Amino acid sequence: MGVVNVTPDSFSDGGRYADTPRAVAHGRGLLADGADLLDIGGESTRPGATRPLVSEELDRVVPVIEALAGDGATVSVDTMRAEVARAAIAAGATVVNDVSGGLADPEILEVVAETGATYVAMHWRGHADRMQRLASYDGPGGVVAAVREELAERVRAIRSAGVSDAQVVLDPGLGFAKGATHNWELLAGLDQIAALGFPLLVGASRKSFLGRLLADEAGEPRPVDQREAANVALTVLLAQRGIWGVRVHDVRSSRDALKVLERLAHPTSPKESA
Ligand code: PMM
Repeated sequence: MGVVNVTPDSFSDGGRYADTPRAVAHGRGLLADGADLLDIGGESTRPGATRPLVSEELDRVVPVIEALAGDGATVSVDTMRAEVARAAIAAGATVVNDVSGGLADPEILEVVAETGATYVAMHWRGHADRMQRLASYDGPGGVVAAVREELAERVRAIRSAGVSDAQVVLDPGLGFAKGATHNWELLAGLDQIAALGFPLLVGASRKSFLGRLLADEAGEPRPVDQREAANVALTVLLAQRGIWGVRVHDVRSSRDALKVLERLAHPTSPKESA
């Protein structure tokens, strides 16, 4: 899943693709790099971010979705709002990526039920202005058990809205009400989340826990655009564990790594000439 943030303020690429032509061109580039799915978002969820108006979010994402879905791309909309999800699906999106897992706007589940869209439900505890204060996991089993239980609770709500299990993908929500150690624990314990029985999506790309892992001797985190090799390592690891998707900003490097895995699985493939 390649990320197209049509936002002025995302932590990873804020402002670079904030207008329709640049966002569409970026999406086309990600497709050329081998993306299976494009995730179009109009709201930054970086810690401390303020929410856009619904009208702003619609103006950002709908024309980009129309253009990229019109090209034949499989498009996901990264939104927490039912109204935006509905408009995005009308514009050609077939996946709703809801970082709140239906908590921010429960009506989004009805939109998903009515339209049959694929629904990514991410683990979330609150909006960006307060999420880092919610990063406490003191119960037995720590963060992995808590995320698993809270996702199971979302699955119950999703089912009772009439969404079928076949539509659902779960995401542990790295960085959302989670510190660096929580993220690593979740990655190490992903099998316990997979045991809920749903496909998984993981978004580690460019996040600060990778910057901190790669910090220099003075403790200065590695800049956002220099965390790619670490992210690719996770792509490979997660692919080997059978993950449904990875949400990445640099599609080419992850696609290259997956090609290596695929080639190794078929070493005698006659496809190449030499
Ligand atoms: N992370 C971000 C935004 N949307 N969606 C899902 N499903 N999973 C994530 O981890 C996720 C997401 C934040 O990253 P960005 O600001 O670079 O898009």
